[in-house]
Amino acid sequence: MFTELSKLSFKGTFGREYVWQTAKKPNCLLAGTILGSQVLRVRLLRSSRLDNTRYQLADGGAGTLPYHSWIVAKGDEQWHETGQLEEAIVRSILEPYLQGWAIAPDALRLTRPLASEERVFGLGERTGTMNKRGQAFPIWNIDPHKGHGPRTVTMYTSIPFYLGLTLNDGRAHGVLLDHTGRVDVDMGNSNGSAASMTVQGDSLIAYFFTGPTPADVLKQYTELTGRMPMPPRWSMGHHQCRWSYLSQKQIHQIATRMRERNHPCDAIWLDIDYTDEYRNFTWNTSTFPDPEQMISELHAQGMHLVTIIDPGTKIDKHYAVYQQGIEHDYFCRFQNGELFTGTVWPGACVFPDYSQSRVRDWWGNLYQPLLQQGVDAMWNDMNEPAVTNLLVHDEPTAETKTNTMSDDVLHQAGREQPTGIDGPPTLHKFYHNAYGMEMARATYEGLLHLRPDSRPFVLTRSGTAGVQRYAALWTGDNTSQWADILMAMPMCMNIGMSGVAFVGVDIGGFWGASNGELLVRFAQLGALMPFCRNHNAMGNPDQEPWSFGEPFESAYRSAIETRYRLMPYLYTLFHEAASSGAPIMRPLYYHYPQDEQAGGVEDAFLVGESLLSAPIYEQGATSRSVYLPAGIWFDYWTGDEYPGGGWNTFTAPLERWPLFIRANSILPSGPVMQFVDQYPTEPLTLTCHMATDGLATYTLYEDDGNSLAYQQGASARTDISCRVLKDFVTVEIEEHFDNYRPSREEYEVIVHTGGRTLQKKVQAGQGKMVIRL
Ligand code: MIG
Repeated sequence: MFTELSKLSFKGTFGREYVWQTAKKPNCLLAGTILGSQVLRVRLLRSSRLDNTRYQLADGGAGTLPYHSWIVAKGDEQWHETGQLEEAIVRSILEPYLQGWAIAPDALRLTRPLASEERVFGLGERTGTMNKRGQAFPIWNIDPHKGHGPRTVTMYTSIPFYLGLTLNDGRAHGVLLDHTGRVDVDMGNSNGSAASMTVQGDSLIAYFFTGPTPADVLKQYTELTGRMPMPPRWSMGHHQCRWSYLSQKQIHQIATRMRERNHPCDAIWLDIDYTDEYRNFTWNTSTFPDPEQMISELHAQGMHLVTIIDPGTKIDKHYAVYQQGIEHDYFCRFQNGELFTGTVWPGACVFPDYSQSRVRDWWGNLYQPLLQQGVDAMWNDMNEPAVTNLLVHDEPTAETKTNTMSDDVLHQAGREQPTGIDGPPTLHKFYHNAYGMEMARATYEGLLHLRPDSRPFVLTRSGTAGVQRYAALWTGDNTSQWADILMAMPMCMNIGMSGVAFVGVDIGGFWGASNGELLVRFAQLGALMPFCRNHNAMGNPDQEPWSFGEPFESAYRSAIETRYRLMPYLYTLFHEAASSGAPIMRPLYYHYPQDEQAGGVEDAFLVGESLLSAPIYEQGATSRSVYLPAGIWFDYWTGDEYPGGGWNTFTAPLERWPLFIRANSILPSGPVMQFVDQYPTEPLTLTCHMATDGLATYTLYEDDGNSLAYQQGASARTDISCRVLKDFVTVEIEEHFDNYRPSREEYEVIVHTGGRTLQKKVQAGQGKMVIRL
């Protein structure tokens, strides 16, 4: 039923787009353009005219590029014109991307070849193996059944982007569909040598990223879809959450216990039960009589408070948020004008239409009272959106028969001002995957507006391509079981490879009962994941760090202390993600793209370029085998050296897990703190792990950790290099503190090389220092 577009003839240019048609299907066309030197776009339109209509809109609707793209952050006008290039050259660059487009009466499909050696990564939040080759699945956000696992077909966040990597030559490329409706992906499942992506509707828009390294692809992809702005430093600390801490008193107890028992912690989280019967932006005043007092006590302890907000708005004519939304027509409606209603925690609810900027502005401002009371950041949940009383899908698999807004609900993005085109609305079926992201956007923009001098921090459950611009992501309701430690790794690495660097899982597991050993191993996984939060469902035994006594409590503490020591390294990685789109938690192939063994590793990850973490994920295990890529690796705990390029078994008593440092790397670290901004990082330790004859270079990034001044350049860079010569070692430190001056007295330089440890303290602030050890 699909007809492939072939025998294309070039029709000419329209603006920056080059247009082709075929006699076979005169009522459709292909338009391609080059954006920058490594990003290309081709779109297939079911239309005989290139008039920018029918772009992800309800059938027959009008819109223009890129205005109606929720995914793309950088519009056509922001890329250089292609005018410099000769027409024939542009055409020859685009031609390879004109193959594989097909059309059916109600669907459009793009098919790309898969090379025999090609593996497929990215594709957002998915369970199962890291390499998606051979699999077929829908891109459609849902709140999956309790206990998601390897067979769950789709999750809360889906991202229609894949990275193809041919391991024999290490070359990577990427493909993004700019589509927020359902995409049926087939990565070599029905045809082993082809990847296809199918959508409904009248337009199919694909972006191609030419690489050639995985890092290049991520850079190109995030140039188009946007990057994570720097989050506040405290959000990189350890967080404690529970569904639910039920009272002000309990919050006080948890925070005080953290401090008394020396568990580093930067934030406590309030789940839905802090509200007045699940009404957003309200408090249960009998259990939380004085939120301001509670929050100021937390702040005095160096803690932050995060509160949850869901989209479902209780239908209650005495509830101000409902009243305002009705008065201004902010809630989603069906085509016939009826309000869409669905059941969530508060009972019958209506749902804000976040596709409209006026609705996002309203919602963003609703956070004001919470912020005034001192709440520091927001957590958006249930934003797929999850609706518990509706079954709207008749898919053959149980998992997709899930509850969300109906396909024929409308999103009135056409009312957008000031860019507003008075266009018709978009059907939910074409908008669905953007709903959660647009809620997070409303929250992010609201926080930024209300507190313009602080970096917003938002955590979201649902999102799609581009969500990194607004929020960090956690992977929802995992289970307190060993398999979920393993499952977290490929899932979060693929999320990172889909542009979302700030990601984590519920430490300890959400559903079910945890136990001491499992909790510790979960904490060792989470200690070096970008987002580090312990969270647990209602009705389960407690799983705070102290819940299972010794030796578990000490082992948990020590894992988190490792994170806090490495905070200068992590912070620099967050900045790298913000400036180039690089993931923080990286699959081994990211730095070893030609290494076939590394390409298959799913149970270990790199943290930046220098650390390799291999968590324990089997009950009772006190050792595991780890693949170390080529080169020399140092055991983080013992300093022992191991040659890479193979598998080895390493011991892991409860209080440790296999963790390695790449030779010829410089790792910045500081003392343990109880919260990230407790003291200045003093001394700043620079540990150089060196091979004989080795050379290492590193640039440490620092800024004030909370304001937006870094965007105007208020940051410090410290270039460090270490060189191992025949008879001595030199370390050079060059400070660039003109725009921001970190408070620092001293560097502690430690060099490990050839079985020896050399050490020296140097006074900071001298500009450029050459140290001989
Ligand atoms: O239906 O707010 O994933 O983290 O604790 C459950 C209660 C709703 C799901 C989230 C979870 C949160 C819980 N929420």
